[in-house]
Amino acid sequence: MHCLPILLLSWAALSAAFPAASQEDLDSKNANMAQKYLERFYDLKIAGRPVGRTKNSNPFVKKLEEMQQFFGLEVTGQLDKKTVEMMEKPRCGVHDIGEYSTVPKSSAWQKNDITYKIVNFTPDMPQADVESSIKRAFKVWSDVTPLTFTRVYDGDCDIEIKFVDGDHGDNSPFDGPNGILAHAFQPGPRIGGDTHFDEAETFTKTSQQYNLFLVAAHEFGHALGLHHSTDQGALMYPNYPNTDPNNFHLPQDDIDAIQSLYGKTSNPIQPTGPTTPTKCDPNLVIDAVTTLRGELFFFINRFILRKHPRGGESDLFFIQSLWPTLPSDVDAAYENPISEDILVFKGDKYWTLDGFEVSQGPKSITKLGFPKNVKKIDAAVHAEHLGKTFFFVKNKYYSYDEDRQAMDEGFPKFIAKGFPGMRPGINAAFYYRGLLYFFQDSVQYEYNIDSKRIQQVLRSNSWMGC
Ligand SMILES: [Ca+2]
Ligand SMILES: [Ca+2]
Ligand SMILES: [Ca+2]
Ligand SMILES: [Zn+2]
Ligand SMILES: [Zn+2]
Repeated sequence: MHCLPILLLSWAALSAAFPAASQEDLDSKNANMAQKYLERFYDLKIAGRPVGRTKNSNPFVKKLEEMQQFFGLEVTGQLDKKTVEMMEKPRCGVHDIGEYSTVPKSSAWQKNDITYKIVNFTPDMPQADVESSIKRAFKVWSDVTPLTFTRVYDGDCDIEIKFVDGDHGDNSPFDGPNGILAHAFQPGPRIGGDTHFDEAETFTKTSQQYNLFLVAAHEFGHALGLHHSTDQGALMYPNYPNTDPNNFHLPQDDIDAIQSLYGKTSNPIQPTGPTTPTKCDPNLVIDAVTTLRGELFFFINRFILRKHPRGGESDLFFIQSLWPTLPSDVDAAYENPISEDILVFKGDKYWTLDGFEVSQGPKSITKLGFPKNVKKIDAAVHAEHLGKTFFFVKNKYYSYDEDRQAMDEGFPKFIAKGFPGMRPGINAAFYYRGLLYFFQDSVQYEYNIDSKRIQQVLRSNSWMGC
């Protein structure tokens, strides 16, 4: 207790002695960071020339625009906040190839049977976990092509795998913790195909950063001849994927890319993979939707589309990049505006979110008063002016009283009774300005709960500004 005033005093003294970094310092720090980024990943060459950041003829601005285009950012040619944030994300050390790039086309191995060697191990994980992560990362690619991968212990091989630190003799030094996680070389003799991991990172076999399987699977894509993809959900997107490593399915974008080099598998059933949602897709199927402090959060398989209801751009995130312990493919979600909690449901479990923290869960939905035979909730919504939360399960619904924290008596009831006009099987629902919005297949219904009528039928992506 006694030290508190002293701490406060010294903090005040410190902050007077070291004022916060000025905007100018911050701008020049960002400009330096951006220049390095563009030199490394976009082949920016500024031989001894000062870096200006406004003129159009400026190579920096041209490369910056190329980078913004690649990542689907607004192409401003300015180092705006979103661009700086994108550049600060952990990523692969291989360059990005933009639309106007002169880098030659993909090379590929001229054979299907590839050998690899694990030259050394990281102390971060047990050896067996490194071996299984590497093996599983190769399997991602052999599952969708005629390729096979065989581990060798000595002699020549195609893909040499190493954990190395800093400068390691290939003109592409690593950069300490975060930033660049790994890199790999295109197919070819000698260093071709070789894959290096930055030992300065902590590698894991869990969802904690950085999962070795996810990083390795991406790098092996390069070792097989793939370039980076602009598809945010693709494994070959340059940034570290905040996706559940235990539930990984190779996205369709990557399947198409690798099959264009090596062909399909001989398996009679060709594998398919998940595609990344695009906000203007007329067939967009929404798993769940909730408001969160004035914004709308649409859950769509592994992703969240985040949008302000009254305008602005929508942003796409991996669910796990916002809430690392939430699952993908959730069933329902709603916001309780009194407690400001968000409840997210999957199967017979739910999680409680306090803003961008997962504060509780998973818990059993029986804790909310659901009978044991309810295994899955289709949709949930809190109707603020009634103080009730409605849960939709197949052709019935439950009413939960948030004040009493208990289910209301006499439920479940038929949806057709409480919400005339609505059919069973609701995908998602949210409440906005006194009205309910129901999503069913690729259609959205604006529902007036007081007059018990559908007021409007809308496209499911009507909030996305398409
Ligand atoms: Ca690094
Ligand atoms: Ca390490
Ligand atoms: Ca749902
Ligand atoms: Zn890469
Ligand atoms: Zn290297």
